[in-house]
Amino acid sequence: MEHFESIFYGKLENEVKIEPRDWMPDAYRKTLIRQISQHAHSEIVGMLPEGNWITRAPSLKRKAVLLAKAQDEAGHGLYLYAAAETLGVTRESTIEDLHSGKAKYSSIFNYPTLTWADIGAIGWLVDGAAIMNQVMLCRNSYGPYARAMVRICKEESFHQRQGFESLLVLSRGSAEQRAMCQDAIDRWWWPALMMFGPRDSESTHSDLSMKWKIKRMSNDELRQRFIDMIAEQVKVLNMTLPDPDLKWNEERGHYDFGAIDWDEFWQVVKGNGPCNRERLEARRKAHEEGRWVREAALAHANKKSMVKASAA
Ligand code: BYC
Repeated sequence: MEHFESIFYGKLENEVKIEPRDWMPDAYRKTLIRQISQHAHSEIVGMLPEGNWITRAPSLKRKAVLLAKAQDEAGHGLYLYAAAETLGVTRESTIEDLHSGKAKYSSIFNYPTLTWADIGAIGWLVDGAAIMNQVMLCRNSYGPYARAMVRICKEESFHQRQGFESLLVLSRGSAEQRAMCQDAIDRWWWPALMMFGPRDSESTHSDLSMKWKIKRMSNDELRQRFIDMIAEQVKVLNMTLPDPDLKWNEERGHYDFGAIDWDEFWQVVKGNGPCNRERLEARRKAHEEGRWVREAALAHANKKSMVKASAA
């Protein structure tokens, strides 16, 4: 083993973070750029389904909470784009890959938000799934990514609680509100399970990502933990999960669950989900409309550095 390589693996072994200027295998760098940028895109695209309800939130309090949540997500996107930049890619090229359809983002954000209860279901189930995955990412081996995840997880935890509380209010409301709550849970449950990625046997990156301590738990392990947690929490809401096969298995010490529709998952990942086209169009339009702001900020920065240079 080369000298640099043995330093790299020694750090992994001893849980010492890999930092931007350290030597790292090319494939490690490539995997991190892929995962961190996909994650950043998910945060930014993830604002769109919720944005649909900001103007229609049912009260001032709910509107303020939803606005704060969407702003947190913009912030998460920015920390993550910055973490990706430490690996040698520019933010412009990363965003260009999103807009051209080359880069992926989480499948979950290609589903529509049809009622107000969807906002609660996103907080409880989508942010809940996100935290389950992201808590392990706080311990990932790449310093800038791990540190960004610590703050993101704190904010995600508030997002999940507000979602659950919002559904709790609906679940104690009128018959229509209860029906709306159950309908949102029914529609978001299976897509939320798909967020964890394909089964371990189909996961192309897991082996290397586990070896490099980018991932600390497998897709299936995290999905099972999430199901075990939600199967208990749903009882507090007095609602049900849309899976007739969901049943506690005493021997395994886990809930058994029904088959996930992997065809649907791959269709959504390939761009054929209910809202894929709409999401990308919204992102491209927002980027185009913000062009003058980027240009003005750049012109201002150039002017300031010229003034500074001439004063010197
Ligand atoms: N959707 O080998 P695998 C949020 C792709 S945002 C689409 O297991 P890996 C929030 C995968 O990319 C939450 N594609 O991959 C924001 C790979 O394709 P490529 C986002 C998926 O990377 C706003 C192929 O399938 N969280 O919290 O080892 C509002 C094979 O998969 C998906 C993150 O991004 C999917 N669901 O494991 C509310 C966390 N799953 O790249 C909430 C960071 C898999 O070879 N990411 N694919 O073309 C990760 O932890 C990992 O990337 C994953 C997948 C566990 C997601």
